[in-house]
Amino acid sequence: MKNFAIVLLIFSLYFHSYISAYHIVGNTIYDLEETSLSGLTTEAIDWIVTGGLNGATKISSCWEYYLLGGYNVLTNPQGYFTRTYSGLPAHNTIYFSVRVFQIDSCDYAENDHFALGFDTLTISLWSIRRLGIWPQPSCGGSWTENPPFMVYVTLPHTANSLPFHFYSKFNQNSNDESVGFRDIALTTANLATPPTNISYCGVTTGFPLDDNWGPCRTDQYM
Ligand SMILES: [Ca+2]
Ligand SMILES: [Ca+2]
Repeated sequence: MKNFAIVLLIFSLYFHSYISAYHIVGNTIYDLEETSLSGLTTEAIDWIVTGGLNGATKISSCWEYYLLGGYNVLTNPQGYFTRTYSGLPAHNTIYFSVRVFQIDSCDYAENDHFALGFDTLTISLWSIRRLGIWPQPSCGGSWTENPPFMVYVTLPHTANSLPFHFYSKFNQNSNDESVGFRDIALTTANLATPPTNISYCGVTTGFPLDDNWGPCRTDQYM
């Protein structure tokens, strides 16, 4: 009986850690939103790494956040993170947002950028034009950084699961140039007139990014 109780305890601890990998409020999934290292580490369990890690962890820190990826985490070139959100309620539209961190000396001339993947669709974002006037070194190596920014996506979608990919598209090591992310929110909706194409745009949290960063001006929202 004692052994059974121990097995039950282990199972419940495992199950608890599994279900706490993200949380759901209404029709919204919140993922990678924990602010502590231990909390984010638990949330990162379900994220699969392709391309390898430089060290033992998927997590780094930047601008006083812990994040998935970032400085010296992925083995470049072209490592990426994947997870699948399953069990989604019936819907025809997904609103998706993620906070992105650009770190160190990304090279516009080398087409350094990051990309998001939804199902089999990949959207490339922000070929990063380094102008030499970035505000300050805030994480990673001595190269300077722009502040983290949000990316917002509206996606026509009906399946009950969504494979998601976050790609870093860099040609040099991730201790030289990298990208990380956190604070994913995924909301399912049923619209009378659902979108027919994916749309996306980024907004900053106070610092105007160079317009060359993306297809949307900083004062544009979706
Ligand atoms: Ca590069
Ligand atoms: Ca830096």
